[in-house]
Amino acid sequence: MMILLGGSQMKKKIKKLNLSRRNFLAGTATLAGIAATASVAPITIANANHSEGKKGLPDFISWKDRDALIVHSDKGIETHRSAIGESLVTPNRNIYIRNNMPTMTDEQIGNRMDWKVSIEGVKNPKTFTIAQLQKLGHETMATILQCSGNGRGFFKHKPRGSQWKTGAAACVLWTGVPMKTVVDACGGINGDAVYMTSAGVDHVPTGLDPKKAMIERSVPKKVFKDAMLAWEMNGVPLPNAHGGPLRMVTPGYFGINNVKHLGKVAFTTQESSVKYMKKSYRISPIGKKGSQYPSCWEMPVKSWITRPTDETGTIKAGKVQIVGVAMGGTKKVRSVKVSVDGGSSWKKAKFIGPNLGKYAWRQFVLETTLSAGTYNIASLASNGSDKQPELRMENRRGYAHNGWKDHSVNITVV
Ligand SMILES: Nc1nc2c(c(=O)[nH]1)N[C@H]1C(S)=C(S)[C@@H](COP(=O)(O)O)O[C@H]1N2
Ligand SMILES: [Mo]
Repeated sequence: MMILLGGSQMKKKIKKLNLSRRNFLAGTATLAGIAATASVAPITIANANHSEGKKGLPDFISWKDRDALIVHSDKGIETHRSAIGESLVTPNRNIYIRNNMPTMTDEQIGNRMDWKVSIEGVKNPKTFTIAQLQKLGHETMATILQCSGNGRGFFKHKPRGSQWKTGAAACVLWTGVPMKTVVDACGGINGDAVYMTSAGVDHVPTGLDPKKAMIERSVPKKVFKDAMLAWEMNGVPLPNAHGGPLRMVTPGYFGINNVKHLGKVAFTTQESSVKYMKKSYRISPIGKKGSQYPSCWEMPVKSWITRPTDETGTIKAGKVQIVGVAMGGTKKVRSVKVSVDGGSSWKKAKFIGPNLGKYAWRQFVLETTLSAGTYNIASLASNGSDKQPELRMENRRGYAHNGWKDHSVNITVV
């Protein structure tokens, strides 16, 4: 295991990032970002009949709804824009898949109740089976699972990776034991810990260097307060494809930190040294890379329209319900505005459905009357302190896109 324990052997102080993510966002928005995107036309969705990615579903997710999904590869499967807002909680059969390593099989997993997770960097390190965790505590919470690269498909410099538009995201109800309860059962966190580091035990295909292939992610220690070790997803045992039988859930943090097939959680003084922590998932300017750049941690405020889109068929003139989803990131989403004229004018949308807490998204609706013509429909969410920028923040790998312009939809009303 590559985890560096929070014990006495690791006293070296962490070098603070001299560039906070916020500064980075602000910096690039004024430099490369605006210059490169000011003239970009709104996006048109080309897959009106869901014909994109005609490939079948890979075997390990043959139970999913093919019509709801766009298959980029057998490791990157996206939810159609119009298949996201069907209900507040995204049904498992519609939820996206992002695998860096292959999903573990039933044979590799064995008896689910006997699955083990070790907790380290605490006063009394312990290993728990799922059966033991289930005796420790029980909680359900809703969070957004969203890939760092969601929206990458809108970047013009064609960053490497799945060309996600809006569909590498879902609102999920997780059931499991709060990480805080687990920490308490281990006597508390070691005093010198700075990070919570989670390790997956995905079977690394032969020939790959474990240090390059292992999914191990460090997040700031404070994340443990809201985190969960989950064994159920939307009311069913956590499917293997989503990290069964046990997964780390890090509310408000990007997908990659929600480590699947969880085998170890350690409170550490240093960030993990594996490739997926040090090299990948760093938000760096185009042409630059390195671990000095911010990691994909906190998700920003974001929203998008789920209907109508040109995926949803002919739109007749008259009354139209414009529907979408909005998330606040690490804060509760406060308001959403909708524009039907490409951002020239905005109207306040209404939140609908239950409020499942600050880490869930809210559905919103704006009822309006549209006559025949073409429209560019956009949504703009705010969490009170931050609102969505108009333009994307240009960055090498196309991470963390929350610009409202690229996420708008063009529709034709007849
Ligand atoms: N063990 C493990 N955890 C992982 C991954 C993985 O490949 N292996 N992929 C990560 C990435 S990049 C994302 S976006 C989410 C995707 O979760 P999902 O496939 O359940 O939608 O899981 C994260 N956790
Ligand atoms: Mo991801």
